[in-house]
Amino acid sequence: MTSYFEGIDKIKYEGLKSDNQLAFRWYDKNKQVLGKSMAEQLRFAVCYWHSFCWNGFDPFGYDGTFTRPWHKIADVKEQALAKADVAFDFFTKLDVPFYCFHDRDVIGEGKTPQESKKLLWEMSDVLAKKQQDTGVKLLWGTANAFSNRRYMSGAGTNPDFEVFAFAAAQIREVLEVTHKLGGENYVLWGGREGYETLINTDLKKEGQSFGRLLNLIVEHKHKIGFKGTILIEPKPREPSKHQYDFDVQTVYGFLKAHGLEKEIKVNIEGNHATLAGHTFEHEIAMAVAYDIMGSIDMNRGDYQCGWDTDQFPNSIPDTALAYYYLMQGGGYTTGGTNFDAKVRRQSIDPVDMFYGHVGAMDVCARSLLIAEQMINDGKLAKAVSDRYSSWNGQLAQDTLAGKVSLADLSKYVLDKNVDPAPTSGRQEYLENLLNQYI
Ligand code: XUL
Ligand code: CO
Repeated sequence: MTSYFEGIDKIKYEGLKSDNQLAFRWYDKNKQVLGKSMAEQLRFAVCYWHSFCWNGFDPFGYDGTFTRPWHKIADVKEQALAKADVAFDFFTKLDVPFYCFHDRDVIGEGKTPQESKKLLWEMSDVLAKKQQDTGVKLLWGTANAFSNRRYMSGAGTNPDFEVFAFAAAQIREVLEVTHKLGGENYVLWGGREGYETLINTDLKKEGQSFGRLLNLIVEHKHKIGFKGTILIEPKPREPSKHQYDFDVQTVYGFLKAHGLEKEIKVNIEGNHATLAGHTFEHEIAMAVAYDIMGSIDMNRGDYQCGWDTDQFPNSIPDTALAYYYLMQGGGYTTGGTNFDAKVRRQSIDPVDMFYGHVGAMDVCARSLLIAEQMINDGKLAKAVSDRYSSWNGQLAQDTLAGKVSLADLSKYVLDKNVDPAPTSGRQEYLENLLNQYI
């Protein structure tokens, strides 16, 4: 069988002396960083959807631009098998430890729910065999509960209970298949869990049904003994105008409202942070602060056009800060760095998929090394802790512990004639410090 990636060998680490774009200059998988190998710290994954399902279609083209041979195969099973061959060939040549999929990525939908279920379970045997043969593992699985027209008004938030039930049934299968394949996480991205206009929407009801769906999923996870982490992927808009899982802080509030803050964590995507008006590192630091940091969908958006362009990361300063806050929070447990990223629709050659991923893996590896320096040096962390040092005093500690009333604080201020002297935030100094690491 000829490979779609004929002529491309397994990508190897060649170091900084190399100018080979099909080699790693920074990603040295066995190099020790902060007590683990780079491979263990970064836990790279390739996603099925952008590289093997998308055909380069956009709303202004009649058809896709990629002409991938497996897209021409009409039979659903044959197409799925051909696609899996190419996908695992790619994972192996790129030498990534993990991959991710939606159910509909690995095999198309059947005509009935029974048929879809059968197709997915049959395909799971193929994937299990491929995982065994290659050693590539599943970082996470997810159900595509947003592409089919039945989901146009949401899945867990649909006004029609039948759609809610359909989504629940679909998620059950994908959760179980993920469990069977040893998936380390299960992701929920609520693409259509939002609304277009309030005049046809019952916000309260949608929140209730969505909260119930999440609880059903968590209950089922425990019932089947799935030890992986359930993750919600926040995104503020596109496709919905008002999306419920807006950002990390909003998701935390929702989880808390439904008693799920200890059960579900977040999968944070760079481009989604941008769309929410946040930096990537803001979202990561927020998740660490609330103890819901799960996994990362690594990509970048376009600061000019404001769409979810899902480009490969290429900014070292931005990515270094993302890893700095991730590593400060202890790094990944079950999560990983999934490239939810696609080559541009004019990058039509098979080799372009490698250029995208290899470059991005190097950006991440180099950023991890910068994060390591920042952590070992400790200057930034010390500047922050110094800034808050007045909170170490007894009265401040008692205040945080709930032992002090408003009247106590008032007495303290009035008795001592407290007159706080403002101190500099030193932003420019710290920005200069950051640049020294980069
Ligand atoms: C959409 C997105 C999804 C999720 C999985 O913007 O990021 O691909 O990662 O459904
Ligand atoms: Co994503």
